[in-house]
Parts: sequence; C-alpha cells; structure tokens
Amino acid sequence: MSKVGILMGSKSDFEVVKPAVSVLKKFGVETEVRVISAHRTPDEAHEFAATAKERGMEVLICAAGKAAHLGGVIAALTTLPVIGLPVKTDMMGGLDSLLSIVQMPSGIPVATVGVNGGENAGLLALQILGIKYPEIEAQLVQYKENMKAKINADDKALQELL
Ligand code: RP5
Repeated sequence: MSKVGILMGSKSDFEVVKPAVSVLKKFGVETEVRVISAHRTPDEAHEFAATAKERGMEVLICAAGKAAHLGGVIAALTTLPVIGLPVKTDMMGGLDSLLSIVQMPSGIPVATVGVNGGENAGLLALQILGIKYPEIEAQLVQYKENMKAKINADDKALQELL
C-alpha cells in the first residue's frame, strides 16, 4: 500500500495537520508524519525529499506557517506531488502562509489547499492515490455519497422547520 508523507515546519502546526492524518488513516493509508523545517532543519528537509520516493511515498503534504517555504523546498527536490497546507498565523490570519506556499515560480508547483485546510489536504492526497488504487477510489465515491446524503437530510430538515 502507498504511503503519504506529512511534514510540518513546527510541532505547533500539529493541530492543523491532525485532520489530514485522520482522514488518511480512515481510508487505510499509511502515513509518515514528521516535524521538518525548511529553515531550521534544511539538511533533514533535503534528506527527506531525496529519499521519499524510494521509501514508498507517493504523495507529500507540507504544512507550514508564516514564511512557509517547506512545501516549495520539498517540491524543488522531488517529482512526487506536493500538497501545501498553509497554517493560520496570529499576525496575518494565514495570508502570509498561503501566499508563501501558493505563489510558486513556474516549474515547481505546490497544490495548495485553504488556510488550516487539513482535511482537504488529506482528501486531495487520497484523490491523487485514487487514480492508481481502485480501493481508495471506491472509498472516495462512498465518502461523497455520504456527504450528499447529509446535505440532502439537512435541506429536508430545514424545509420542515420553515
Ligand atoms: C513555521 O513557523 C512553522 O511552520 C510554524 O507554522 C511557524 C511558527 O513556528 P514556531 O515558532 O511555533 O515553532 O516554520
């Protein structure tokens, strides 16, 4: 089975990362979750990116805040798809993180989800894996069906109230 690498720039990012880990676990996907910083531990970042593919990883999620260069640095060093997860900040509400991650130069894409979008980061990783693994694709179809049923039930309940 495939493996998703989940990196965060600081342990303080973990709350934002948790929903990504949870949804991947729920779908039975193995994760390797690490604290690695583009700025504070650049050697580890390089080592991780250089060995991720040979260690069975197929998609990477990189969470970071402020001058959030982790996803970009990792994407520069691997051909694996990298999903950027911007972390909300006190000073700028995460706009700093978002722009640092999404505004990559041509040639080095980082597929960026919304600020604190941990669950969407996990789901996007699953959708990428679903191209290759039918068992993941089948679970995604069911996930969407459940979501549809919930929204339809909410709509029905609302109509009864009005
Ligand atoms: C970034 O700086 C991290 O991703 C984190 O979001 C932010 C603040 O880190 P700490 O000062 O909380 O360790 O590198």
